[in-house]
Amino acid sequence: MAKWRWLTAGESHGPGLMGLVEGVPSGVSLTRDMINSDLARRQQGYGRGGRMAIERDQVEIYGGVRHGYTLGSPVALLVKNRDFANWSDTMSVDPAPTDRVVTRPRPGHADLVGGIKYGHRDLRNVLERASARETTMRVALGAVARSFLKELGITVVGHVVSIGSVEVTPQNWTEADFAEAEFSPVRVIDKRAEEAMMERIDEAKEAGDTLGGSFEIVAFGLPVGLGSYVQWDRRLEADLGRALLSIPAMKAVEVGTGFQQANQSGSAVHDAIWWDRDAGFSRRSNRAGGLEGGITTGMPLTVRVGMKPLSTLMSPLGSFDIESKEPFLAQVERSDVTAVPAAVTIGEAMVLHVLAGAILDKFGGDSIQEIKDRVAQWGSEVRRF
Ligand code: EPS
Repeated sequence: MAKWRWLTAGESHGPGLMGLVEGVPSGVSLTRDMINSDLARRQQGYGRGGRMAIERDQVEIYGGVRHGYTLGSPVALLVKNRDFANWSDTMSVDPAPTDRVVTRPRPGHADLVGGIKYGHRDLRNVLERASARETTMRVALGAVARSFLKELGITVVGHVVSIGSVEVTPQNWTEADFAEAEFSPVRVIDKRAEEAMMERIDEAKEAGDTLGGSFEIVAFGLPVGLGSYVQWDRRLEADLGRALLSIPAMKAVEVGTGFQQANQSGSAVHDAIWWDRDAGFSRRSNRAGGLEGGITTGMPLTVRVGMKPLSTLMSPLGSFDIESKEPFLAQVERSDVTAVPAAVTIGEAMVLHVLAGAILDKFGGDSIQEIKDRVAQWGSEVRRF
């Protein structure tokens, strides 16, 4: 049976990033523009640094698409790194003496543990792949999932909830509200928070510091019944947690009002069940975030993700050189102040991948029409339950 399987490859300052996804049904509309539009969203955001002025991420499609539609064969993508022009000797694949060797591990990065684990004495061999540059390809492949799910009426959107200590007052946003975030430099729906967030980013930049934050991803239009309670590795929350925590710098994932629920009594937390003849079963509230027993309820799926401040600081933190064993103060020339607005797009991509997989697990199918028919048939069964 078709499975959603995908991989990425490539280094931050190497020639480019490659990605491959299998399980994409035939007949899904897919163009370079669709993918480039998500790539552009990922590059935006107030608080990004010098690298984003260099890159203009554009995808090249190497397989799986013909005349604007997927073929059912693996979809293969390439995004070139423009910055490679400045690193072509250092990052050359050909045998050559190593230059720009990194022996000073930066606190909070993969540098030290990655070097120990893989036996690299040049920590560049670690940081090049551990870099969040890799998320470019996750987003490009996520755009393929987005187009597939859109055919089934499923949309995945996101917005920033907080940057540093500046937080948006949470509300029950509708799908249409999320369009507002597209016009915001900090990707917020609630414009009242926008200015305070940008001021906070300016202050952090001035102080040579970085900022974390949190964001919310919501999926609308999901059928009831994705995921399962019958085995630990089939609960959809678990897949979402794994996928979202795999994004560099993510430290926490909350489903629905998860953390708040820990302090409340059951009567204040659980969502009452409702039934009417036309729509069948639904919930009157959605504190569960669209999941009960590891299965989608048909309500919007809602997850919130906590991102730590970026580890690359302009102001120094203590570390030790791995060769001389001398202490030094870690300093860099270039970093983002915050990447929370960009992380929303990456979070959307990861949720899209999980949901594309969950759809194939439940419905299978090789062409988009076959899957559409199965989802529609299931929908009428659910309404009759
Ligand atoms: C990153 C460091 C910065 C970021 C980069 C992630 O890059 P550089 O080391 O080239 O200055 O800009 O993010 C991207 C390149 C991107 O496309 O998002 C890091 O260390 O993770």
